[in-house]
Amino acid sequence: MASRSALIAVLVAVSCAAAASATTYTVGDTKGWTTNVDYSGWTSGKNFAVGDKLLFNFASAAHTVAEVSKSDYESCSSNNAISNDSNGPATITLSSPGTHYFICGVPGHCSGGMKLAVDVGGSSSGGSPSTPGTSPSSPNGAPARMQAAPALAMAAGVLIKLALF
Ligand SMILES: [Cu+2]
Repeated sequence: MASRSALIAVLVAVSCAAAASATTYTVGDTKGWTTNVDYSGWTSGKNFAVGDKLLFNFASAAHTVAEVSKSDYESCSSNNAISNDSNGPATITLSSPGTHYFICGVPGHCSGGMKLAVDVGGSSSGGSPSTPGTSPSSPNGAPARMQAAPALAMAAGVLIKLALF
């Protein structure tokens, strides 16, 4: 039965996609990556995980986004940047746990507040010992994400049974 195996293939693909789901966050939401935005306020309440992406929305000539060390974040130096994007919009994947620091390299912008620190938790399995400075934010995001996969697998199982009869 071609239709049955096609259905099963679709269900398997959907389950896999759900398990590997990553969130893309638009930094600053509708304000984007610019001056006069409270980015520490923007991060509060969000649970960033490894694999999630940050979308920095900015016009290429107006701003840059550099990932820097903690000390360079504090001193607003992009001279030793880990990465540096001057073409916007720029998407950066949070590929490792810990705190990631981003600043704008245009003179005066970082010191004016155009800087972003993001606490990234471990992978969605969630067991990694995290940094001492863990965020006291809401516990709502991660557990919901972890429960999604088994529920989907169960639903897929039921549908496969239905398809077989
Ligand atoms: Cu800027």
